[in-house]
Amino acid sequence: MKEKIGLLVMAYGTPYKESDIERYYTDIRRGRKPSQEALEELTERYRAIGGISPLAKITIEQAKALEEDLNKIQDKVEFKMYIGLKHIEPFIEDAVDEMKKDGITKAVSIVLAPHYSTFSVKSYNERATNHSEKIDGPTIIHVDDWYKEERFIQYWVREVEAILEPMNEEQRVKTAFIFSAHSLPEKILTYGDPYPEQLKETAELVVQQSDIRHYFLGWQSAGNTPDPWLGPDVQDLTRELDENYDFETYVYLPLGFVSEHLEVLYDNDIECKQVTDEIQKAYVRPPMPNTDPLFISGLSTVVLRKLNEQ
Ligand code: FEC
Repeated sequence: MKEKIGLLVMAYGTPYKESDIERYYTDIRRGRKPSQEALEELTERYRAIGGISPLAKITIEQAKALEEDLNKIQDKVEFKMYIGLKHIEPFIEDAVDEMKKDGITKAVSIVLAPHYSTFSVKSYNERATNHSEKIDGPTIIHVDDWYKEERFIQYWVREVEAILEPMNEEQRVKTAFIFSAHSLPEKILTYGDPYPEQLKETAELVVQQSDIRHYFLGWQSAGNTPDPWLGPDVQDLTRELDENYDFETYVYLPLGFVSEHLEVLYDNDIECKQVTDEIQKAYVRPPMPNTDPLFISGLSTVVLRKLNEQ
């Protein structure tokens, strides 16, 4: 019989229905309830994208597609997938409990976010390991980052080329590509966090393989706290570029994310589009990777490589 390996797929999580928003937001705020005003503001953002986010459904589809692909491309081991979320059930700890219950002794984990940061991937991994140690659960091998994975880059190159394909030379020269990831508090820089450098590297790899003429790095979706966050914010950046250059089209590539969800559907498609509408320039945002086979196959490569390293 083939050895059964746990495939722990970790992701951010999203409210399943409107009445979940308060407890979800409280969890993001590490147990502090949001004010009524902040709660209403977040609820309005979800309503603006259709009531709830498609993230819950996409995360399940991504995890299933990854499990299926991994079991198709090799036959040495059998992967059994478990979803563990950061801010709503099934929590990371629930997934580890399930693996233990199913008799899994070894697992590989991957976070559905390409770049490593102490705020994001490190905390997912620590929660999984700490809980597993507490319950004498499986040994979990973590994929820390996968921002340079060839097929992940190829996914974005393909999307960029599809945007450029119908453009003539002049239109290409007048198109600005804005690469972004979720902003984080600027204090991460004091711990030498690799997050900003990794975003830069991903962007550079996409640029090297495509006919992008002008590109810029920005940050998006910063939290509403008094401490400074990584900038420039993508909306401010767009305005600043418009003041200084003659671009006709702004293409947003939120490559710190892998799904269509609130931060993309609202922060890019509504907020950034408001800016491009104001300055009367074209707004473009290609589809997110979701379950695209090229992207999923990139994730499979990363998981297998990690397992084979052991
Ligand atoms: O579609 C959805 O419903 C959920 C989308 C969602 C994703 C996501 C990814 C990341 N976040 C990261 C960092 C922070 C930090 C704070 C923070 C706050 C929020 C709030 C919502 C939210 N995030 Fe998120 N994030 C998503 C949703 N995030 C809602 C609360 C309201 C707001 O501030 O907008 C600030 C927390 C604090 O108050 O201290 C920091 C990072 C990622 C990308 C990596 C990952 O997926 O883990 C980093 C998706």
